Amino acid sequence: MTVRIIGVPTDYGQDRRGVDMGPSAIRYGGLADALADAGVDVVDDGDLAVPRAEERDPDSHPPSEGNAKFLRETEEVTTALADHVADAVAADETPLVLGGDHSVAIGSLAGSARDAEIGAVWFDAHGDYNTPTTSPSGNVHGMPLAAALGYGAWEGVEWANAPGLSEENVAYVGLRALDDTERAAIRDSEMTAYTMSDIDERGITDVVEAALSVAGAGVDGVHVSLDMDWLDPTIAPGVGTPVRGGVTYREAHHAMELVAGTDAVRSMEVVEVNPVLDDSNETASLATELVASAFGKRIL
Ligand code: EXY
Ligand code: MN
Ligand code: MN
Ligand code: MN
Repeated sequence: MTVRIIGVPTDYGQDRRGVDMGPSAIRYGGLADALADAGVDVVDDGDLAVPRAEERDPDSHPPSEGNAKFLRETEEVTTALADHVADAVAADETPLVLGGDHSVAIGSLAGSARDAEIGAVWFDAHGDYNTPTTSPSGNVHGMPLAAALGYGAWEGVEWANAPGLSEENVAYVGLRALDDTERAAIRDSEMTAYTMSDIDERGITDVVEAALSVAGAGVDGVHVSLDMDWLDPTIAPGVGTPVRGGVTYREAHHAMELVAGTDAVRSMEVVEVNPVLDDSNETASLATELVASAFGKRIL
């Protein structure tokens, strides 16, 4: 297997500075060695060009598009990312996208689902299912799944919609922080949502196996989206929107080992690592370890 690394140093999808240094922090945290341990071949494309938020007007889009900030920049970057991801998949490689904030997922999903039916497993504390008209913050990192699925105000936004992704093949793992409108929208959708309570009751193995089977049913491959705020902030402090009560180190590793066991991974991203908020780059290092487990690293 060849993994193609694509860095996407965005920070305009949320309010905290520093997450744009995520790709550097993850590489510095040992990504190349971790992937070597997993036994995969690696090509590193470097980072995509990303506009600096300070030099752009967050509201430079028509008011009809709601309150989403930096929508023009999001379109510019995710469109380029989608091409890179689609090219990698077409070359039989597995793209590994390094965020940046979670808005980059719009590009990962659009590229991975360009010429195929795909599913997605969303490891996240959050639902990321807001729209420009329901978002409390206007931050696009809280919207990428809705964007990809063309939900609500995202309907017909062609650059953001992922053609081959449908709700029935999306599974959340580890939810614990939803906005009220977002919760209702997820309930009304065909997506499958496993919360932290489900993990408490059923255990990580059962939940992740169920999520992988939902995502993989009848599709060509699965996109794995790993938001580092999925983990408990005591082990992953370097994230912009931490939420208490996340998964443990062992649960996270086991989940990624189950991901590797399916052989269905078509594309993956790891996002929201913010070294400015981190403790000695530990969140970035943990991200590299989890990626290695997802690509097949074993202890013995
Ligand atoms: N639901 C909140 C919002 O939309 O503003 C918070 C979203 C945080 C999203 C993080 C990255 O996963
Ligand atoms: Mn606006
Ligand atoms: Mn997220
Ligand atoms: Mn999150």
